[in-house]
Amino acid sequence: GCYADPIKAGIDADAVFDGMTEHLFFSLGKLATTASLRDLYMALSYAVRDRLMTRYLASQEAIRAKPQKTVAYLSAEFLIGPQLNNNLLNLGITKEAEEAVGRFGIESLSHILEVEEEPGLGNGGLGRLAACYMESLASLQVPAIGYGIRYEFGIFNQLIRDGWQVEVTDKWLKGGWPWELPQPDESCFVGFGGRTESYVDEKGKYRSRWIPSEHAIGVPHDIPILGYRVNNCDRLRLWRADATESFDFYAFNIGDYYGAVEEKVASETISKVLYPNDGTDEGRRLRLKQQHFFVSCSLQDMLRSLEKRGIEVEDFSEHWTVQLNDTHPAIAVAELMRLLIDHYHFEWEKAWHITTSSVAYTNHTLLPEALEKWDLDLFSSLLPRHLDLIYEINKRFLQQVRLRYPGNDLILRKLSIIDEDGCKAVRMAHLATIGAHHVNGVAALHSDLIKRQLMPEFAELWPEKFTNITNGVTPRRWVGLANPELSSLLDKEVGKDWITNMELLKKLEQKENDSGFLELFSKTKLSGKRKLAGYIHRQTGVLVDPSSLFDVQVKRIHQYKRQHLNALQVIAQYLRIKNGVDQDIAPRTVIFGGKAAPGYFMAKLMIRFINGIADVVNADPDMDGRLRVVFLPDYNVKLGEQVYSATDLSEQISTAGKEASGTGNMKFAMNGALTIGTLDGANIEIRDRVGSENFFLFGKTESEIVELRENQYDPKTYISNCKELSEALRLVEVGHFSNGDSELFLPLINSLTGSDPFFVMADFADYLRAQDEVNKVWKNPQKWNRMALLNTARSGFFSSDRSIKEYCKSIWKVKPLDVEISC
Ligand code: 26V
Repeated sequence: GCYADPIKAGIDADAVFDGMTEHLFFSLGKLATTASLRDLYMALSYAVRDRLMTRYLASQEAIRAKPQKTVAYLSAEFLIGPQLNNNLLNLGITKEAEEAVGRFGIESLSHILEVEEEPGLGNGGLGRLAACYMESLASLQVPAIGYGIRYEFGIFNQLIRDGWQVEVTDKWLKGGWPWELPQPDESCFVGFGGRTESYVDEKGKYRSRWIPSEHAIGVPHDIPILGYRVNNCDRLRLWRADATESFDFYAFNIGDYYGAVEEKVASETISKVLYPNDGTDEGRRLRLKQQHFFVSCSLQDMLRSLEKRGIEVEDFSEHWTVQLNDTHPAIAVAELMRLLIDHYHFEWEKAWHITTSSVAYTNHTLLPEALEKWDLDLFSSLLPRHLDLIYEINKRFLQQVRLRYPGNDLILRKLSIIDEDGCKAVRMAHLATIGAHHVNGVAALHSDLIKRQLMPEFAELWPEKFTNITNGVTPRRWVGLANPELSSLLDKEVGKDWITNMELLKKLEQKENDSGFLELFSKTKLSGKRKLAGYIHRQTGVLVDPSSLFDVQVKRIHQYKRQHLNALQVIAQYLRIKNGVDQDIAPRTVIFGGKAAPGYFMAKLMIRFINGIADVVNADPDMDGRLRVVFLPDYNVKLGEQVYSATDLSEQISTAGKEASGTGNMKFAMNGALTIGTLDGANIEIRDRVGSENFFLFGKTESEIVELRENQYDPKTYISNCKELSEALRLVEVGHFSNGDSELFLPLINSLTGSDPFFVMADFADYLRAQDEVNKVWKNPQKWNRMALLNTARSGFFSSDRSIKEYCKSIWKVKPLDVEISC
């Protein structure tokens, strides 16, 4: 498993330069003298990709030679971000690449890196988590495959026009994307629709089979995922849907050529576009089709790999551990049963044993509107055989429940996979929970609420099944790449190993009173802020002062995340300055970024609201040197890398109990931002680790929120008790932030003053108090910097390496595998 040609394998600057030259000429058809920046990006990427191949093939060979359990991480989303810089870092050839591009007359590698388009194959936290986990799996030398969908169009690009969000299709493949390897000879066949029938097999046994009415082909596109400074290179296998030619021959024969082409187009639509999570009913059928498509391809792929290696299908669970990233791939429970029973002719009990010893499920949300349900009509028309199997799974499960709770029909209704209240539907979280050996939440509070609120009956039935694995993020991308200046300071101070062993950052605690070191630490921050200020100016035309407090909230726009709470607080600060109340208020730059789901009206109005405030604040000379408000368009992974290193204050202000974990909160803390936040998701654990004295806490707790809801919560009492709040709302109502238009923000105001479903009014006063505390500390830079340093020093727990080690030990039971290369 070795390719020794130094042009393709060598990793010194000469070899990288030669590799680029060769690719410019032979792969791109360009001369070095006329190559554009994009050509050089492509040439360097191809040269780097060549250098991954030895490791990629050696990793596959290692598992063939020494079979052991492999993780199959099933996820409808993988938000992997730019690849070039990450691969350079993990290979350890950043310097060499810098020198090689220098010989083409490029003065900084960053110019090449800027060209890269990121594949936006995810909505936000869930997809990015899957990407961090793939990187940690490879870095920890764990054999793993990520399975997902190769959407032709990822999450939309966001433009801001007249303060509103405008969505533009994301054509990430348009210039050719160099990181994927299509593998058409490993394609899989998937059926949809049709009917089930019974038949008698050659041994006289009654069996069922599915006669689908439609088919599609899944063509794997593989992306190598290299671990940090190891030879292990795992694989992300994304399926693209293709049409099946052979099934259309009848149409061709009768001359309906265009009818046949139409069917072809329909099959290819399956992997056309990523759906934004907006809770609208749009494209529901296609969404279920996408899920079954990628799950079926992936399970077939796993079974085929056993057969290829001469391993018995019976031993499936010793060779594969299948993790469901939310319920999007939950159809896997039924599909694996179908494949085992209908194709491999296993008995039910045997098939069920194999399935439940292989599958585990991660829950990522408690929001009722986000829990997947499929109407029975839709489900049976698309997956009739799966519905039969789900009924059988349910029947056997409920029989077990009856024995445990005799005569208790209420508990049967609550536990059943089929929701019988209103329109009958398949509850995917129930299917996943019944079919899985473990169910985990993504932060301590969230995992606790799964047991107490979401599925109390399941938790009572199977207490050992439910567990917590707090999310993590990869320090390679989120510190190493995102913050090179902090990284080199850390290298010098604690040694280079911190990037794979974040607990080493604890050593920084010794420096908490070393003003010289604190000065160096804060200089890395200032440098990040200068770069971001330049970007903000180029993108929005707004000039911001890098010495002001950079206060940042970047995440999807959602009412539960409460960007409007932050916006109202900005209005209160604006009023204080206007009224001359607080003349030595700390100068602040308040930065927002995030996409709203296209069908989510209130979220889009929140963006318009922020931009309305920004227009007024930034145009007012009284605000000069005191307050700036910026909405950064098109927040994505690439922009995130610029933002985390440039932030002083991290806004994590969701309604307690609503944010399952959050992962941005971790990226900020590692990079030495202080958090202002509620006791929600992983904020709680961040505060526990960094110390309550290094965290700005505010807001009602989860149990206080429950209590308010149960006792006829009335936002108006909070409004009348807080003068600054009522005045801020009043200013919005009279159209101060909408050029006198008093209607524009009315839906927002009515929601807040009416039912206020996310308790913005209840938390406002305490939030303002915490912001005052922020201002006070900011005026003492030594203190601020010490708190920031302690955040970095104590954030090691939030490395995805720690999360993955926990999954490996307590859920997957998998071990690392050394990969050797002979050159
Ligand atoms: C789905 C939907 C669908 C319908 C309407 C609105 C809505 C809102 C949110 C969602 C989220 C689905 C699951 C998800 O993305 N959860 C996120 O997972 C992250 C990784 O575990 C975690 O950090 C975030 O807190 C959690 O929201």
